[in-house]
Amino acid sequence: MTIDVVEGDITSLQVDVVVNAANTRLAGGGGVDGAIHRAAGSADLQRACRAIGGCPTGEVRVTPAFRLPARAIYHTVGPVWQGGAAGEEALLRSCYRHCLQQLIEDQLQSIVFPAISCGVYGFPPQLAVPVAVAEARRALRQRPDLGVIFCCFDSAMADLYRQALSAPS
Ligand code: AR6
Repeated sequence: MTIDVVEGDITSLQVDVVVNAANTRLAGGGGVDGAIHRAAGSADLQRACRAIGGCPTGEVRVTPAFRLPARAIYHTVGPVWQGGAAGEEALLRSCYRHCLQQLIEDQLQSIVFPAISCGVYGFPPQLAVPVAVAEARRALRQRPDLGVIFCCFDSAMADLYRQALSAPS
């Protein structure tokens, strides 16, 4: 089972799939979404996103990776944190689950996730990280050949992932 934690910019990683923390309109934005659009080529990626139309929270939509060193971008939409009683955890779990199912369906192997919903959308990282790790472990039990990377923008976030990964599953 391979689950790795890396610190840095998600757009620089060579993997099959880069996951984008998008919005329901797939309209581009700030944070990791903005970085992915810039690095992939904004015009191409916007055109591909517009053709898809949108993505409900908790689901995934696929575009080419264009100029990213990857085969595809999986756009998923995390929940906006509203205090925790609005189904946020289940929706976040659904993001990870749908992306990992899509990876298997597409017969690809390696995937890098940002900390979905942990920026502008306000999901507390200490609650989000165990969900991400549990879903990665679940997928790897089913398909031990997969490679899952969690890409963190800062070392505090990376530490949370390392802690969660050192705890028994
Ligand atoms: N590489 C890796 N991680 C990054 C990068 C990067 N280049 N840039 C930011 N992060 P956010 P969300 C981290 O806000 O909370 C957008 O406008 C960041 O530090 O990008 O799901 C969309 O269009 C944080 O830990 O995503 C939506 O409207 C994590 O990525 C909305 O923001 C996620 O932060 C989605 O908000």
